[in-house]
Amino acid sequence: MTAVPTYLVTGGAGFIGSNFVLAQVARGTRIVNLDALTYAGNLANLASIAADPGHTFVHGDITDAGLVASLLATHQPDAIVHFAAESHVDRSIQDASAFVRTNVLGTHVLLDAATRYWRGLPAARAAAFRFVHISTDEVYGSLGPADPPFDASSPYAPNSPYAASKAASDHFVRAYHRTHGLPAVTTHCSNNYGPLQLPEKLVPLMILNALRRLPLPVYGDGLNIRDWLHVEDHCAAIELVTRHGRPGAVYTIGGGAEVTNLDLVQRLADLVDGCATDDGPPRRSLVTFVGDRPGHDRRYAIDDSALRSELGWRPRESLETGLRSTVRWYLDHAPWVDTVSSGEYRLWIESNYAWRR
Ligand code: NAD
Ligand code: TDX
Repeated sequence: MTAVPTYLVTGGAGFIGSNFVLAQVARGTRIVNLDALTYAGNLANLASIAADPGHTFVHGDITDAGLVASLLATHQPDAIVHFAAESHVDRSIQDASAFVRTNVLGTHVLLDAATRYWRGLPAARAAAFRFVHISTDEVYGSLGPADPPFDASSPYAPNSPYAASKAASDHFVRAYHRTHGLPAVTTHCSNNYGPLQLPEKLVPLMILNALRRLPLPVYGDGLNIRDWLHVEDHCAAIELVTRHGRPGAVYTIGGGAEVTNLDLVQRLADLVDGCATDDGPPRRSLVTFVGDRPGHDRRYAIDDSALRSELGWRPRESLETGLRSTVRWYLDHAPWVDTVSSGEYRLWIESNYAWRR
């Protein structure tokens, strides 16, 4: 890798991508950020680096093969870090077409362009080049209460259209490594939370509803288990994998923090109570059980021992410290919350919750 590396990041205006871009620009990495600015992409996430010469934002689509090839030729990146995706399970249940287009076709376009570009690099740069594919634990399906956590050898069993599209993209990444030798690395991470997450996902939705004393809509019986990881710990893992991951390797990344949705929502309600100054009953009384997600996976858990032993990664946040700082962040960033809570967002909330009542 060159002394000041350049990464082509896809989806760097979304939740995890923008956290990654902000951290990388702060440490001097040059970032070329390709994002289509769908409903999930938000330039406000990148406002603090809008004038930074280390960050080049390109408004474009990963399915545009000509654009991707020209960005690679112009910027000569040391790695591609691929976040861009349709990422919301509930949206994939309403309509999966965009998931197939971006997650499957888009990943294939990137792999094709990356392979051509990588083949033309001088030997030392080609050896250091990485295509880092950000996948998810959801491709492994659902665990029973006593099952061991997922690791890189877990069999694929995607249950949602979202998970199926991510699984398909993973298979293309694997095939491009095996067939063409592309030095690709795949990561499977558990649920992220933290700053800059669109409030249609569980954690920010519950924080903002609690703040406004709106119902806290828990799907089904609320006993589904997720393993929560702070987004900055995830981004630190991706940095390690980009620099030091073995070509062809698969890494699972988790927070070691399994909790039921109900427990998590109650903790968030209590944290908002602790910060808000208004009078009223405890916000956990706002919990409202609503219609379940079809095909709802019961439990995810991750064994991240390979990442810890091979690359020395450790999460810095516990669930307790991470949730506390995350609640504070949403309370302190009202203008950002207003930007992402209008228009399309309102339509989504209506279409996702109306039928569940
Ligand atoms: P997000 O939905 O917040 O952001 C996705 C970004 O991709 C947006 O900025 C969007 O504009 C962009 N995008 C979508 N389609 C595009 C296209 N065709 N071309 C270019 N850009 C496009 O997603 P996220 O939560 O930040 O997730 C990022 C990645 O991490 C995804 O691949 C997701 O599957 C994976 N992941 C997410 C989590 C999580 O908890 N959020 C956990 C594990 C893995
Ligand atoms: O209103 C809600 N009520 C509720 O009970 C919402 C939005 C969610 N839930 C439940 C469903 C899940 O069990 O909370 C859990 C978390 O839901 P999401 O925030 O939608 O995340 P999830 O479906 O687990 O997927 C997330 O983690 C894995 C990301 O969105 C994916 O992109 C990632 O791959």
